[in-house]
Amino acid sequence: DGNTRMSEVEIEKVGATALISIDNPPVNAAGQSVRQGLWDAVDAAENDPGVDVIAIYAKGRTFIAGADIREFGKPPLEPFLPDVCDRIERCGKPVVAVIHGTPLGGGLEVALAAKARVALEGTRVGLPEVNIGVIPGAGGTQRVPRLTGWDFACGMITTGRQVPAEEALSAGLVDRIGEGSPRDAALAAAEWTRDGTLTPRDTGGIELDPAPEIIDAWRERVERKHGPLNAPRRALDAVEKAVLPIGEGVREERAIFKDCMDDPQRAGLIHAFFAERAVSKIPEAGAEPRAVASCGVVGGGAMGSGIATSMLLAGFPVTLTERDDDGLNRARRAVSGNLDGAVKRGKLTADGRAEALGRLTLSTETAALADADLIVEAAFEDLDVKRGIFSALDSVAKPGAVLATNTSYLDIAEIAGATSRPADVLGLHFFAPAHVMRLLEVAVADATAPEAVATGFALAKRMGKVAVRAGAGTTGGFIGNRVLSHYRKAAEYMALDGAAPARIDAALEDWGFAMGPFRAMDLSGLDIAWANRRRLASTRPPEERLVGLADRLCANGDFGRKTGRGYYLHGGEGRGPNPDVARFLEEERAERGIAPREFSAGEIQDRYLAAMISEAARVVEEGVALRPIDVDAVFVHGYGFPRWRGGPLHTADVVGAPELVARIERYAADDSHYWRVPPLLREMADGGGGFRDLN
Ligand code: 3H9
Repeated sequence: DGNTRMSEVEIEKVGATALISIDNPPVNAAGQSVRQGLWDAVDAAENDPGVDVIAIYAKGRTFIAGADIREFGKPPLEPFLPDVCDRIERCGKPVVAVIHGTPLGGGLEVALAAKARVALEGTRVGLPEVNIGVIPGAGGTQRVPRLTGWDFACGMITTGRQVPAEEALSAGLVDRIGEGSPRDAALAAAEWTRDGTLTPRDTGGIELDPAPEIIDAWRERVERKHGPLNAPRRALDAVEKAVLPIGEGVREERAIFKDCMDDPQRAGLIHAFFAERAVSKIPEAGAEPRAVASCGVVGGGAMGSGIATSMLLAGFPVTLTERDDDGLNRARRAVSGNLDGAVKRGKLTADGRAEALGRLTLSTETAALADADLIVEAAFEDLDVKRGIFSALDSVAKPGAVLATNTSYLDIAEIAGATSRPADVLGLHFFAPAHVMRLLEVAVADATAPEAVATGFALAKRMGKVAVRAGAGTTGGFIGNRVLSHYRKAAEYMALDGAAPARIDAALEDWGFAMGPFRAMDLSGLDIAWANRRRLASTRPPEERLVGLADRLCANGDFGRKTGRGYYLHGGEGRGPNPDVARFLEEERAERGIAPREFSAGEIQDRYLAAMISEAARVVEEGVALRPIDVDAVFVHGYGFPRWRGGPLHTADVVGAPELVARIERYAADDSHYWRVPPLLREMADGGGGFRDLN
């Protein structure tokens, strides 16, 4: 409405300077009222005979961080951002932009339409549109190459990376670095415009020589790096138009932007964007996290070393304990190897690596953990072992220390029961490799204190991870592994019924999964699941269909990559499918009288997803996950689910509940124990609506 509209953009006159300020917390997104406000303010300042220079800046933590993503997918509202930018560029008086924080996307585009730009120190500019499935749609693809040249522009726009102020200055995106508050810098910028320190010019008026060879080189890179993603490719189609007069180029850009808007990848990527933020909205959000100045880790295997690495990278001093010196030596090698990897990936400098290693203390004494504020146990996955460790921690840890277990299946309450302080105990379930994977499941037992939960989330934030709250359900596996153990069976059933594991993997990788299930099992090792199966054999319902393939491989000593053989061969004998697999499957089919049949890639994908969605729905139904969007975040960040498809339950909404129910009922004709329609999905199919309504 009219009242709120003007208050988001204000004009203040200081002498002959019109200061236009934007105030739309939290990130000054350019929603309809900001766009209208900018338009009106530029009009007013241009028409005011007492004004000779116009300076735009923003209040709060950042200059405009982009278009308002919440408006995407709804009917667009005038004035459109490209028109606002055009209005700024055509203003008869010099308009300068003072930027701070993260002027991203449409925010940077507004600044590029000004006649000059001043960035405060610490500013990071960028065009991250490709990350949410669109391209810059307000002149970014046309004005950036005019200022920086083709190569820099292609890199910035296809990767969406943030460019620090100094680099933006040398690349020509900004003209000067300013100081003080955004308002002070805006006043200074107006003075510089008058005294000639800043030279106003029309970005749109700059002419570029075509350089198709540079664009083609980027096309190849994009094809290699971003495979199925459409937006980076489409962004180059737009950049190429920067040889046209600005008005025509912006029109071409707008058409491509609209195509991207209608692409389902856009909806999936924006869902993933909001999922990352939604997961921190937990019942414990109001609780005060406990202060964590130092961390401890029990166990220096691959998992414990990865967790310790992650803590070191977040800046904590870390004490790691192991049973003996051999264990400690292995842990030290693993952590320094991990840090080497971080240096190679450009996440850490050589000095940073040395400094991080300097913060690592190794000990064989549990007492060394007495000062740690938060301790993660990452020992062998066995209840008695873990209870023993927690009882020992109970006697040395300081009061109020958060005691976490990295268990993937065990009951948190039973582990906590070994201590006198179950309120301080929770699950922090990391994903291998722990210093790389972004997911952290925070598993909460009934007795866990809200402050301990809040501390887990605060730790994740410092480590740059996406924390998802999991209620400690009784069936085990929290969110991710619970769903995984279910849909993995669907893959095994298809293998038994006629689809070769390598073919199943290929079909799922084509769909977008980072890795098919058999390749993934080879990577993580078949032995642990084998031990689990034997442990749980007596609890298995008699109606459950069994696939003996994995047992046969394990009985053969083939545990996957670690032994060189699993579903595939790894090294020595070559790299294709393990020939034993086909033989084992034939033997098993013969024993059980199964006639193998054909599976199309589409059927493989449909069955796998229906299985995943079914169990995911149950996890939501039972309250193990707070919302469907939490499950989606788990799969995108921990299980190689393609980000551009949003997650399993976003996919469920795309496919539609009625269709999913029909599929599951069809599959149930063969196996009614495994294929059951979750009541929640049935309700959606009958009553309309989808998982989106529960987010
Ligand atoms: C674009 O510009 C298209 C144009 O080229 C063409 C148009 C025609 N809209 O991340 P945070 C919310 S595409 C709406 O926790 P931080 C966010 O959901 C856009 N809301 O803070 C959260 O809400 P809540 C290009 C947005 O400090 C709150 O703000 N721009 C938007 O860690 C705080 O966010 C981008 O893609 C938005 N654009 O990080 C930038 N952005 O509190 C996307 C944020 O209710 N944004 N919110 O959960 C970011 O990368 C980060 O949010 C940013 C701040 C770096 C800005």
